Amino acid sequence: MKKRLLVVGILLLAFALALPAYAQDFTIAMVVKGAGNPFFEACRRGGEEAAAELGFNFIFQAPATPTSEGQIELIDALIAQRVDAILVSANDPDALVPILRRAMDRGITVVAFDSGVAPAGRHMFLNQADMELIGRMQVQMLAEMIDYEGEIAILSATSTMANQNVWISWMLQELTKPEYEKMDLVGIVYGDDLREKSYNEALGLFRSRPDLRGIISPTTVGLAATARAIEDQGLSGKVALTGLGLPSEMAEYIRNGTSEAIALWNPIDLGYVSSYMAHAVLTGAIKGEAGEIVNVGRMGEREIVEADGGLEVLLGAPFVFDIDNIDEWADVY
Ligand code: RAM
Repeated sequence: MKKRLLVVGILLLAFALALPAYAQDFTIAMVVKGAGNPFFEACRRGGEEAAAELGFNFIFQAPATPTSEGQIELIDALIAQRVDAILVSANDPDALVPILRRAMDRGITVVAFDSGVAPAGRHMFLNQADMELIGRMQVQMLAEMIDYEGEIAILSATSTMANQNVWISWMLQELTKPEYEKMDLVGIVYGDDLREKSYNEALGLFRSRPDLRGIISPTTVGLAATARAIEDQGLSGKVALTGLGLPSEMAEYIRNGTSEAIALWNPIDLGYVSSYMAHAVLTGAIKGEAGEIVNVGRMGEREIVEADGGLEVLLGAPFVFDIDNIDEWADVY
């Protein structure tokens, strides 16, 4: 009898010890636009930081090139693997909806971040910063650099990426204001978030538009490639440059004056907060409904709000980097 009690006791203890470990054994996968992009490497660091704090398994995956086909394949495999949540920065807001719906139907939590998916294909979206502000501020920054006069162009990522397209639509709105009367948008080109293609698109702009005064590149890949192209062609001082860039990639160009100022938010925080959002749904801390407050670790708390027909959380405000603060940030991300 004593022996049986002992066995039962041991079993109960083993069960109790195993329970928290089992309950916390979530796997959260991050699927980004494409491999070899330092912006997403920073998002990955944020995801890993959250995983270390919260004790979930973290998987990072990127298609070889930024295509939705590549992302669909990866997501398909993650569904088969039965991950608990998928964090995704989409290469196309609509093309990923069917596969993400399938993921949600299987009980997988889907949080889009950085570049959104249509609301039908996700539970929530982590918005990096006010889209209108990001779009408008890039035009304002370039206008200051070229004294509100001359030909300008936009060098974007791919023509299907939601984040760049929304920012560009706000740039176009901003450009209708009377103060930009003497600025002429002569082209929008796409470097597809690939270094060489972006570089070549920049060269193409210099060739076809010899009077070009400025370029906005709302992509970290495009911006760094364009800066290199401007420098290689000896056009610093003639063609002004701004956009969204990583301080680590742009520091040398800010120091040598190829670009006076750029903007961005913190991509580490983006990976960190999206991971916290998904984890909060998995633990049941939130249901993922409008009006709920989600705890996002060292970033504090955020409210889930309704926006554009879906639910979203706002990370914060973008930062501007220039010669006065670039040294502080060049080693951070
Ligand atoms: C590139 C990607 C990413 C975007 C940044 C600004 O790294 O296109 O989605 O947010 O630029």
